[in-house]
Amino acid sequence: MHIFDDLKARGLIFQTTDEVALREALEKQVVSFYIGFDPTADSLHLGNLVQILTMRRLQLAGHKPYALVGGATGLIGDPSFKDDERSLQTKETVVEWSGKIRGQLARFLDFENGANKAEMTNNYNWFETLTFIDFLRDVGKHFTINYMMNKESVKRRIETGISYTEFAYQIMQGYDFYELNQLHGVTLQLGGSDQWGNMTAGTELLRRKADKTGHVMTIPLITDSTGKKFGKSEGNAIWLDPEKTSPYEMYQFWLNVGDEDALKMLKIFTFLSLDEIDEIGAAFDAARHERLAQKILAREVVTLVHGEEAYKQAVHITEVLFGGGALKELSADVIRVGLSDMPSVSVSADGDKNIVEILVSTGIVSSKRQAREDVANGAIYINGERVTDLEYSLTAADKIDGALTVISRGKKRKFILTYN
Ligand code: 545
Repeated sequence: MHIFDDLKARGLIFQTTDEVALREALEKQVVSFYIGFDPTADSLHLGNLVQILTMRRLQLAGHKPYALVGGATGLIGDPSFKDDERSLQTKETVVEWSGKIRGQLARFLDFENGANKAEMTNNYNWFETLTFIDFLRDVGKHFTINYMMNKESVKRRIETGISYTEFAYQIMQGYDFYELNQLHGVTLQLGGSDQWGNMTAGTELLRRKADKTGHVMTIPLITDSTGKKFGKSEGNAIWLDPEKTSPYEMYQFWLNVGDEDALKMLKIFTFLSLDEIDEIGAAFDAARHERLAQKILAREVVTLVHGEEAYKQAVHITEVLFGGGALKELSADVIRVGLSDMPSVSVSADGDKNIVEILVSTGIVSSKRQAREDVANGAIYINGERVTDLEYSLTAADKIDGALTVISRGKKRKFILTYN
């Protein structure tokens, strides 16, 4: 299947400047293309992953990717779809974050092999030496105020206010496209649909300054079946940095994708062919409770982002936490994250720790009689191991990393005991 049709069938094309011409270019020649990432945080997240994977799809189809880190634009601040002026980060911070983002991008593209190997670039390289006078004379002169004010990113800020700094952002991004075209023959820019205005500022400049036609293709911002922005868990972004979102958490995020969204996300976030996804869809529909689509999604994406080992580890943690295993082999941190949905009760670090007493005083069980019965019946587990002795007392040995103990009643109901 042709790359353009594949992207379309996966739901990855939102808008293009000239679909027919772009399709033809992608069919007939190696197209050099780019996407920019501003260092506005110390990590990329799932929203950015969509774009990175789309770059990879185009590279796999033979086209040449340029991943641009916005070392200069990150110092200015993109007003697109932001209601308020951004606060400026220090230059040191922007340099540090640029390095981190560069490192993350490197994982997803092939920077080694073939004429279409990926290249990394940073717009600080050209903005560093471009003087204000030259910028105004050679770039600013090609944009009218009317044109710039017509951009969605500016229009929505007219009432609330926009600084001259952020107002100028679009022509910086426009200049990048021009510069990459001059330096490397880049003719296509990709980005999320929020980037349309900034990207077309680039094709505008290319036309005016070099009399050349550039292409722009936007990728939809991914939403779930309820129309909500996809890629967040309880309001928090799912980061690609494993220190910020552990592979286990990311794995759980994918396992919990709704049935209505699972197949759509397989198309967007995995490299399984559309035929394979259709087959998965048929099996999935025949037995939805088995969550086949979610399991494959979780396997594919976690392996892609964090590697095979991290994926296996995430599966293992899940089995230990929910399949009944010795919890002691996990760390307190992993348990806290893994069982964050379960109630947590705090008990005094000293004092009586008899199992029956604890069950009642923490409210896990409502009466002493019930507690005794549960223990005797084998329904109570300490750190995943069954306790049937009514005289059992919790000791330091039951504190995982000296910090917590997991008490379960039956297989499903778990309580985290912490010590104060
Ligand atoms: C800068 C200079 C260029 C071309 C593009 C840019 C960046 C662009 C922008 N893009 C967003 C971004 O997010 C921060 C990522 C790091 C934490 O702001 N002006 O940098 C996002 N982008 C990917 C997609 C996006 C966009 O990186 O385009 O739509 C998100 O999905 O918001 O010459």
